[in-house]
Amino acid sequence: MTNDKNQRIVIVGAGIFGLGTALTLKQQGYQNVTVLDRALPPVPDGSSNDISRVIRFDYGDEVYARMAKEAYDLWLTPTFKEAFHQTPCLWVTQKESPGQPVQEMAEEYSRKTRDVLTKMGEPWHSVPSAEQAKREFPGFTGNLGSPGFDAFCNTSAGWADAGLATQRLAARCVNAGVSFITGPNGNVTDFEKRPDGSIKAVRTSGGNSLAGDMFIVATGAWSASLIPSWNTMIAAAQIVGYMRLTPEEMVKLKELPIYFNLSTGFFCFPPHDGTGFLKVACHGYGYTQSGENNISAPPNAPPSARANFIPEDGIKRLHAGMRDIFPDLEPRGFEKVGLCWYNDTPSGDFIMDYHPDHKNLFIATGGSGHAFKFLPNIGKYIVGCFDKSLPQDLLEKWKFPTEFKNRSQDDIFRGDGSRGGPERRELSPQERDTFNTALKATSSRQSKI
Ligand SMILES: Cc1cc2nc3c(=O)[nH]c(=O)nc-3n(C[C@H](O)[C@H](O)[C@H](O)COP(=O)(O)OP(=O)(O)OC[C@H]3O[C@@H](n4cnc5c(N)ncnc54)[C@H](O)[C@@H]3O)c2cc1C
Ligand SMILES: *[C@@H]1O[C@H](CO)[C@@H](O)[C@H](O)[C@H]1NC(C)=O
Ligand SMILES: *[C@@H]1O[C@H](CO)[C@@H](O)[C@H](O)[C@H]1NC(C)=O
Ligand SMILES: *[C@@H]1O[C@H](CO)[C@@H](O)[C@H](O)[C@H]1NC(C)=O
Ligand SMILES: *[C@@H]1O[C@H](CO)[C@@H](O)[C@H](O)[C@H]1NC(C)=O
Ligand SMILES: *[C@@H]1O[C@H](CO)[C@@H](O)[C@H](O)[C@H]1NC(C)=O
Ligand SMILES: CC(=O)N[C@H]1CO[C@H](CO)[C@@H](O)[C@@H]1O
Repeated sequence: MTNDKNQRIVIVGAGIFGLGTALTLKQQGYQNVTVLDRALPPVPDGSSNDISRVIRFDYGDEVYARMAKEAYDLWLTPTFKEAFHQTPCLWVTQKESPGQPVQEMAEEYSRKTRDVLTKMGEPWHSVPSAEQAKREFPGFTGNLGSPGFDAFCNTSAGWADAGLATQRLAARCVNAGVSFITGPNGNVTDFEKRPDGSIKAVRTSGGNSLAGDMFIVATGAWSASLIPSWNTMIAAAQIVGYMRLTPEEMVKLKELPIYFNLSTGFFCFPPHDGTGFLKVACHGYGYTQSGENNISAPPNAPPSARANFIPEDGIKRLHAGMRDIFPDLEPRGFEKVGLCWYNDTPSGDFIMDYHPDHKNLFIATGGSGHAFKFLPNIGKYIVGCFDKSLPQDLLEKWKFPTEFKNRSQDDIFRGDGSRGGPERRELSPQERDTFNTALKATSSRQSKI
């Protein structure tokens, strides 16, 4: 059944998981592939859309390290390089700091990453002091958290203009013959099921219903609110800030590396030419917004942009990060901020497997804040799980975890050790009010981010 090239395949979600799957299926000769989304890709509030995403192959996990190297080599080819900017990535930690658990995890992650790079034969170099970092990258004006600064650097990294890359990927899908339904008729509300639990069709908020033979749910952070997720995923909002630079500052900071503070999760991109923004963010445990059945989910309303809102403590974290690297720019503040949603899994591994309750429902999600870099090759791995052609160890790695079904999410989600900063927490009622007001304001405004 899974190899029948004439079966009707319905994919829900047009982020990199859904689009990557659709394109690979088409390339493998599947005839009838339809992608549904709430909005036209690049979806304004989708996780696969922003001005930048880090592309790196510095991973503590060997499978992702190799996959990321394969993706990195593809980002350099003509198909992908329009949206790719090669830039070194500087991973920093603090040598002497209080033995907080988060700090120990950051050091452990950093050590494991160095080990894997060495094993892969990928050279990296150590940047043992803030002075050396500033010699290599004169753009920094701050003291870089010295004393106690420690870092390693690999020049084989960079960032992608995520919105542009996703837009191009969607265009390649259209050219390959993938059908799209977006807007209310692509906004899936539930599934029409047969008595044996298999899916017959999806229903949408537009009143439309679409029948299919196979259904692939690739709805990112919205997934747990659409399908029974057995506590295997949690939607967690991460903070992003955009600071306006002058044209002179754009030139001065052009050669900046990506700066990633492993102790706090704070990171900073080089300036973005198209918008004139310096973007900073935190790779942390994030915020939840619990809805029905206490399941966290991003807002669902028709998106025209991300809302200009993050909690106060998030603003403070972004400012603290800025002070370490650019104390001169920090007081200017952010022209715009936003929440971007991770779909976290207990181990940080993706989930690419059939749903245990529904035999023709395949799940492709669980990006856990690190999937964007795989835009060029994720489809190959998803389809390899879909038709079960991948080696058994990979099928195992990405299987739908069933062991958390009866557990509380609070003790499941600790991440892969790469996160920094405070514990995950629920947005307060006041914060949700402010968030909703900011969301309403976006519908009267169009914006790239
Ligand atoms: C702030 C932030 C920073 C990140 N940084 C990096 C990075 O530096 N490097 C990296 O590699 N990765 C990074 N990531 C992770 C990466 O962006 C994500 O893992 C990846 O984009 C997830 O893709 P997706 O297709 O699962 O989700 P999405 O792109 O969110 O796609 C899901 C789609 O499903 C649609 N949808 C949802 N519900 C429905 C429904 N009911 N009906 C129809 N459609 C629906 C949504 O509209 C959306 O378009 C970052 C993520 C965030 C949020
Ligand atoms: C896919 O299948 C549906 C239902 O059978 C049909 O209406 C549609 O024309 C098919 N699309 C393609 C591209 O073959
Ligand atoms: C990492 O961030 C924390 C909090 O802002 C700061 O105290 C520390 O000095 C930073 N480290 C580096 C190397 O920038
Ligand atoms: C609801 O979810 C929040 C956030 O994950 C959690 O802290 C809380 O314990 C949950 N409440 C219940 C009743 O499960
Ligand atoms: C999708 O449907 C839900 C449920 O009807 C609705 O609340 C939401 O606003 C819809 N979103 C879009 C983008 O149409
Ligand atoms: C979860 O609990 C139910 C009811 O107590 C039980 O039947 C089921 O086996 C449990 N499932 C798992 C995966 O532990
Ligand atoms: C600075 C540094 O160590 N760069 C290395 C990062 O990895 C690439 C890929 O193997 C090497 O070519 C670089 O020399």
